[in-house]
Amino acid sequence: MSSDTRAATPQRPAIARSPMRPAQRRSRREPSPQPSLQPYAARVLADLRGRVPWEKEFLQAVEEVFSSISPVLEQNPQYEGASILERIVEPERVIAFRVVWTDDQNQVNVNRGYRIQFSSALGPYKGGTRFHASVSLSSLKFLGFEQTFKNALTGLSLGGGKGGSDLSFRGRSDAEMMRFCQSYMSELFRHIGPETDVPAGDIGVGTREIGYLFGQYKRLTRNFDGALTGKALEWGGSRLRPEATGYGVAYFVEEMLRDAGESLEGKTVAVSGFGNVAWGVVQKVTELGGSVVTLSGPDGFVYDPDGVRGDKVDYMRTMRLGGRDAVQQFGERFGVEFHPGRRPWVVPCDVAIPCAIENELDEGDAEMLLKNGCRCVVEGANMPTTREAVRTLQEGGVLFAPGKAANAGGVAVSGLEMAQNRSGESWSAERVDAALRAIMTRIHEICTGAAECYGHPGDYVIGANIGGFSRVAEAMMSQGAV
Ligand code: 2IT
Repeated sequence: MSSDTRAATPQRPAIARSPMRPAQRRSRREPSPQPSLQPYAARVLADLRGRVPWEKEFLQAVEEVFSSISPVLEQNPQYEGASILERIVEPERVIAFRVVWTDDQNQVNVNRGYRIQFSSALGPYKGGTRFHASVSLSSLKFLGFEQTFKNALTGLSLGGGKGGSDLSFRGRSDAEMMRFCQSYMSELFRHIGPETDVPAGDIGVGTREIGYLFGQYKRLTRNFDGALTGKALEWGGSRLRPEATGYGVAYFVEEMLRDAGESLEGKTVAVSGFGNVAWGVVQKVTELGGSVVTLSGPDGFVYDPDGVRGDKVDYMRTMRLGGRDAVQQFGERFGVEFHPGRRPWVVPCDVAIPCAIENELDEGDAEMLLKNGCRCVVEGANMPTTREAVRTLQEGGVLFAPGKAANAGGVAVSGLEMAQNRSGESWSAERVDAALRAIMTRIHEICTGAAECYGHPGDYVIGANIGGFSRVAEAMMSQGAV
């Protein structure tokens, strides 16, 4: 994942065309003309650029949302009067703190910890915790901003937040992770709670870390409550929470393809990443008849023309828990091609699902996907596709869905975990899966409905942004100037 992936050489490996897929591509769809930035949105964006020019990822996310909502702003002049946009780009609260911890060599280490409580318009702040070297105020602000609209799309009562630390978990022992999590929570516990702010996992934070974080939260507050999601099943977690993000992505892809008169059956799918999202995607895509032929890490990608299935899927979990942030071991273990220092977008595929990290699929990658006949690109990660790449794909007639719609299944099942914690219930896997599927279908309907209604049929970026923004803006209007 990550910075290492981006630093990787742009060279392309010579990969033969997959024999599994037909060479021809669907004829180019006429792309709908991109709406220009509405004057009010342009003014707020320019002001933001002037104030935080260094917050690149955050500005990128704001620009994407603002470029989509022009017709909503035109129809609702009262939003400008109430300064909705100025308020929506300003986190309600930013918490930043020092995380001091001792490593296995007794060395004292210092990291930065953050929690961005972005918006409570729709419910308690809700969003993941990322432990990764790339974490900064800008990356967490972008993630918290995206989370706000994503959570709105789920239809649940969830505000938006995000947190984390610039810790690199690679090579860290179990004991080190425990001490780090305890130190991180020693500061954070004052700011969270089941009706205040409910963090979950993200990159570098899985069930193990949530366990350590919860242990310390409970020790400090003397409350055993639902202040975190992604807990283990035995003590308050929800069935299918680990699988939910990836399953939801696959359900969303299936809905998109269904609208286009197709399905995942027989499709060749390229996936990046090898973590939690990729793991769920691989399982559900395979179950729905597709074949995932790539995985990737910071060291490169593996190409497995037989499809990642069976033991290989279980091994993905071992890789993560082993603490080795690399896919070369997967290549060695299963005797499949490993391409060091490269990204998987050179592999011919019908569907591409980037599941690693922001901005991991650029314009050159988009051109390569188009050239190789890819027809559908769906974001499993948050904003893995650059603005230029999105434009290239859409102009090339590719069906493209943004992460805030497609990967909302993770936070949706977190919302279901909160409901189970409040009522003291533990739902069956069937019940959770049915609810997840219904939520993903509904998000798909919201996206296609809003895109259609505002004159951009088939544009999931515009549909998702309008759908998410409208719900947040209306809640803010009702709640007054806060
Ligand atoms: O990006 C995301 O939606 C997540 N990391 C999941 C957030 C959550 O609260 O479950």
